[in-house]
Amino acid sequence: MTKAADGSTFRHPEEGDVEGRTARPVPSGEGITRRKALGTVGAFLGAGAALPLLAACSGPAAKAASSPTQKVISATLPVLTQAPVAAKQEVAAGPDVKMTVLPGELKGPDGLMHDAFVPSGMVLKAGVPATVAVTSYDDGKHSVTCKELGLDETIKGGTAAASGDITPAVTTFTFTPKTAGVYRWHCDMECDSAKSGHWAMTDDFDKQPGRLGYMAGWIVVLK
Ligand SMILES: [Cu+2]
Repeated sequence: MTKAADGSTFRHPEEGDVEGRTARPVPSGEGITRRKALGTVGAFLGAGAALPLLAACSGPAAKAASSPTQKVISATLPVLTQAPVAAKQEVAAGPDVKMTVLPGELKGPDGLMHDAFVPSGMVLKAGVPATVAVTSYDDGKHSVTCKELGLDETIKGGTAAASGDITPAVTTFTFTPKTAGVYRWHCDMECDSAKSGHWAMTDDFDKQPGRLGYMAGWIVVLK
Protein backbone atom coordinates (compact mmCIF):
# COMPACT_ATOMS: atom_id res chain seq x y z
CA MET A 1 0.00 0.00 0.00
CA THR A 2 1.08 3.56 -0.59
CA LYS A 3 1.00 6.06 2.21
CA ALA A 4 -0.45 9.41 1.19
CA ALA A 5 0.37 12.83 2.59
CA ASP A 6 -2.82 12.84 4.71
CA GLY A 7 -1.98 9.47 6.30
CA SER A 8 -4.46 7.33 4.32
CA THR A 9 -3.33 4.46 2.21
CA PHE A 10 -4.23 3.08 -1.19
CA ARG A 11 -2.94 0.48 -3.58
CA HIS A 12 -1.09 1.64 -6.64
CA PRO A 13 -1.06 -0.64 -9.70
CA GLU A 14 2.74 -0.61 -9.70
CA GLU A 15 2.71 -2.15 -6.24
CA GLY A 16 1.51 -5.46 -7.60
CA ASP A 17 -1.61 -7.50 -6.80
CA VAL A 18 -3.52 -5.58 -9.50
CA GLU A 19 -3.88 -7.47 -12.75
CA GLY A 20 -1.26 -9.86 -11.42
CA ARG A 21 1.58 -7.41 -11.88
CA THR A 22 4.67 -7.50 -9.76
CA ALA A 23 5.94 -4.55 -7.80
CA ARG A 24 8.76 -2.74 -9.55
CA PRO A 25 10.16 0.74 -9.01
CA VAL A 26 9.60 2.86 -12.11
CA PRO A 27 11.33 6.19 -12.70
CA SER A 28 8.64 8.73 -13.48
CA GLY A 29 9.99 9.59 -16.91
CA GLU A 30 9.95 5.99 -18.07
CA GLY A 31 6.35 5.51 -16.98
CA ILE A 32 5.14 8.40 -19.12
CA THR A 33 6.96 7.28 -22.24
CA ARG A 34 5.69 3.73 -22.00
CA ARG A 35 2.08 4.79 -21.64
CA LYS A 36 2.25 7.12 -24.60
CA ALA A 37 3.57 4.21 -26.60
CA LEU A 38 0.39 2.25 -25.93
CA GLY A 39 -1.16 4.21 -28.74
CA THR A 40 -4.82 4.49 -27.76
CA VAL A 41 -6.26 6.19 -24.74
CA GLY A 42 -8.78 3.37 -24.49
CA ALA A 43 -6.11 0.76 -24.03
CA PHE A 44 -4.53 2.81 -21.32
CA LEU A 45 -7.79 3.51 -19.55
CA GLY A 46 -8.67 -0.20 -19.52
CA ALA A 47 -7.60 -0.19 -15.89
CA GLY A 48 -9.89 2.43 -14.34
CA ALA A 49 -7.44 3.25 -11.61
CA ALA A 50 -5.03 4.61 -14.20
CA LEU A 51 -7.09 7.72 -14.95
CA PRO A 52 -5.85 9.86 -12.04
CA LEU A 53 -2.33 8.79 -12.96
CA LEU A 54 -2.80 10.24 -16.44
CA ALA A 55 -3.77 13.55 -14.84
CA ALA A 56 -0.70 13.41 -12.68
CA CYS A 57 1.54 12.74 -15.67
CA SER A 58 0.32 15.82 -17.49
CA GLY A 59 0.51 18.02 -14.37
CA PRO A 60 3.41 19.82 -12.77
CA ALA A 61 4.26 16.83 -10.62
CA ALA A 62 5.36 14.88 -13.71
CA LYS A 63 7.99 17.47 -14.43
CA ALA A 64 9.84 16.70 -11.22
CA ALA A 65 11.99 14.10 -12.95
CA SER A 66 13.97 13.32 -9.83
CA SER A 67 10.87 12.39 -7.81
CA PRO A 68 10.09 8.71 -7.39
CA THR A 69 6.90 7.63 -9.18
CA GLN A 70 5.13 6.87 -5.93
CA LYS A 71 5.36 10.50 -4.85
CA VAL A 72 3.64 11.54 -8.07
CA ILE A 73 0.84 9.07 -7.38
CA SER A 74 0.40 10.32 -3.83
CA ALA A 75 -0.28 13.80 -5.15
CA THR A 76 -3.38 12.50 -6.95
CA LEU A 77 -4.95 10.91 -3.88
CA PRO A 78 -7.31 13.82 -3.04
CA VAL A 79 -8.95 13.27 -6.44
CA LEU A 80 -9.68 9.66 -5.58
CA THR A 81 -11.17 10.44 -2.17
CA GLN A 82 -13.11 13.60 -3.06
CA ALA A 83 -15.01 12.37 -6.12
CA PRO A 84 -17.46 10.02 -4.30
CA VAL A 85 -18.12 12.63 -1.59
CA ALA A 86 -19.10 15.24 -4.20
CA ALA A 87 -21.50 12.78 -5.86
CA LYS A 88 -23.18 12.04 -2.53
CA GLN A 89 -23.76 15.72 -1.80
CA GLU A 90 -25.43 16.12 -5.20
CA VAL A 91 -28.02 13.47 -4.37
CA ALA A 92 -28.68 14.89 -0.92
CA ALA A 93 -29.38 18.33 -2.36
CA GLY A 94 -32.28 16.99 -4.44
CA PRO A 95 -31.85 16.16 -8.09
CA ASP A 96 -33.26 18.04 -11.02
CA VAL A 97 -34.94 15.55 -13.30
CA LYS A 98 -34.89 15.83 -17.08
CA MET A 99 -37.20 13.81 -19.31
CA THR A 100 -37.81 13.88 -23.05
CA VAL A 101 -41.01 12.95 -24.86
CA LEU A 102 -40.28 11.18 -28.14
CA PRO A 103 -43.23 10.81 -30.53
CA GLY A 104 -43.53 7.38 -32.10
CA GLU A 105 -39.82 6.70 -31.87
CA LEU A 106 -39.57 3.80 -29.43
CA LYS A 107 -40.26 0.30 -30.75
CA GLY A 108 -42.62 -1.81 -28.66
CA PRO A 109 -42.85 -5.60 -28.31
CA ASP A 110 -45.67 -5.41 -30.88
CA GLY A 111 -43.12 -4.24 -33.45
CA LEU A 112 -44.75 -0.83 -33.79
CA MET A 113 -43.26 2.53 -32.87
CA HIS A 114 -44.70 4.31 -29.84
CA ASP A 115 -44.71 7.55 -27.92
CA ALA A 116 -42.41 7.44 -24.90
CA PHE A 117 -40.94 9.41 -22.02
CA VAL A 118 -37.17 8.86 -21.90
CA PRO A 119 -36.12 8.21 -19.21
CA SER A 120 -39.44 7.21 -17.67
CA GLY A 121 -38.29 6.94 -14.06
CA MET A 122 -37.04 9.35 -11.44
CA VAL A 123 -35.44 9.08 -8.00
CA LEU A 124 -36.31 11.81 -5.51
CA LYS A 125 -35.94 12.51 -1.80
CA ALA A 126 -38.86 12.80 0.61
CA GLY A 127 -39.43 16.36 1.75
CA VAL A 128 -37.03 17.81 -0.81
CA PRO A 129 -38.50 19.92 -3.64
CA ALA A 130 -37.70 18.45 -7.03
CA THR A 131 -37.76 20.36 -10.27
CA VAL A 132 -38.68 18.30 -13.31
CA ALA A 133 -38.11 19.57 -16.84
CA VAL A 134 -39.79 17.71 -19.68
CA THR A 135 -38.81 18.50 -23.27
CA SER A 136 -41.43 17.32 -25.72
CA TYR A 137 -40.72 16.67 -29.37
CA ASP A 138 -44.35 15.62 -29.83
CA ASP A 139 -46.94 18.12 -31.02
CA GLY A 140 -49.59 16.54 -28.78
CA LYS A 141 -50.07 16.91 -25.03
CA HIS A 142 -49.08 14.36 -22.42
CA SER A 143 -49.15 14.33 -18.63
CA VAL A 144 -47.20 13.12 -15.64
CA THR A 145 -49.93 11.90 -13.29
CA CYS A 146 -49.55 10.17 -9.93
CA LYS A 147 -52.56 10.49 -7.65
CA GLU A 148 -50.72 9.07 -4.62
CA LEU A 149 -48.20 11.91 -4.83
CA GLY A 150 -50.81 14.54 -5.74
CA LEU A 151 -49.08 14.97 -9.08
CA ASP A 152 -50.96 15.83 -12.28
CA GLU A 153 -48.90 17.97 -14.63
CA THR A 154 -49.79 18.60 -18.24
CA ILE A 155 -46.82 18.41 -20.59
CA LYS A 156 -47.37 20.81 -23.46
CA GLY A 157 -46.67 19.78 -27.01
CA GLY A 158 -44.15 21.33 -29.35
CA THR A 159 -45.06 23.43 -32.38
CA ALA A 160 -45.32 21.72 -35.74
CA ALA A 161 -44.14 23.61 -38.81
CA ALA A 162 -45.71 23.10 -42.24
CA SER A 163 -42.73 20.92 -43.08
CA GLY A 164 -43.66 18.62 -40.22
CA ASP A 165 -40.65 19.62 -38.13
CA ILE A 166 -41.42 20.08 -34.45
CA THR A 167 -40.00 22.88 -32.36
CA PRO A 168 -39.85 21.23 -28.93
CA ALA A 169 -41.55 22.73 -25.88
CA VAL A 170 -40.22 22.51 -22.33
CA THR A 171 -42.59 22.11 -19.38
CA THR A 172 -41.03 22.66 -15.97
CA PHE A 173 -42.70 21.91 -12.65
CA THR A 174 -41.60 21.57 -9.06
CA PHE A 175 -43.12 19.31 -6.45
CA THR A 176 -42.18 17.86 -3.09
CA PRO A 177 -42.83 14.15 -2.49
CA LYS A 178 -43.82 13.81 1.16
CA THR A 179 -43.45 10.11 1.90
CA ALA A 180 -40.74 7.66 0.90
CA GLY A 181 -41.87 4.78 -1.27
CA VAL A 182 -42.13 3.48 -4.82
CA TYR A 183 -44.88 5.10 -6.85
CA ARG A 184 -46.05 4.71 -10.40
CA TRP A 185 -46.93 7.60 -12.66
CA HIS A 186 -48.70 7.43 -16.00
CA CYS A 187 -49.77 9.74 -18.80
CA ASP A 188 -53.45 10.56 -18.52
CA MET A 189 -53.87 12.14 -21.97
CA GLU A 190 -54.92 10.24 -25.05
CA CYS A 191 -51.73 9.69 -26.97
CA ASP A 192 -49.70 7.19 -28.99
CA SER A 193 -50.93 6.04 -32.41
CA ALA A 194 -54.55 5.08 -32.98
CA LYS A 195 -53.20 2.38 -35.30
CA SER A 196 -51.64 0.64 -32.29
CA GLY A 197 -54.82 1.10 -30.24
CA HIS A 198 -53.02 3.70 -28.11
CA TRP A 199 -50.91 0.81 -26.85
CA ALA A 200 -48.53 2.98 -24.77
CA MET A 201 -51.49 4.12 -22.65
CA THR A 202 -53.18 0.79 -22.11
CA ASP A 203 -52.92 -1.48 -19.06
CA ASP A 204 -49.48 -2.68 -18.18
CA PHE A 205 -47.91 -3.95 -14.95
CA ASP A 206 -50.44 -4.75 -12.22
CA LYS A 207 -53.33 -3.66 -14.52
CA GLN A 208 -52.50 -0.03 -14.14
CA PRO A 209 -52.75 2.45 -17.01
CA GLY A 210 -49.80 3.12 -19.28
CA ARG A 211 -46.92 0.97 -20.41
CA LEU A 212 -43.82 1.22 -18.24
CA GLY A 213 -40.98 2.80 -20.19
CA TYR A 214 -43.42 4.43 -22.61
CA MET A 215 -46.33 6.32 -21.03
CA ALA A 216 -45.73 5.21 -17.44
CA GLY A 217 -42.80 4.86 -15.09
CA TRP A 218 -41.61 4.64 -11.51
CA ILE A 219 -41.06 7.46 -9.08
CA VAL A 220 -38.80 6.24 -6.29
CA VAL A 221 -38.87 8.49 -3.23
CA LEU A 222 -35.98 7.93 -0.84
CA LYS A 223 -36.13 8.69 2.91
CU1 LIG B 1 -49.00 10.48 -23.26
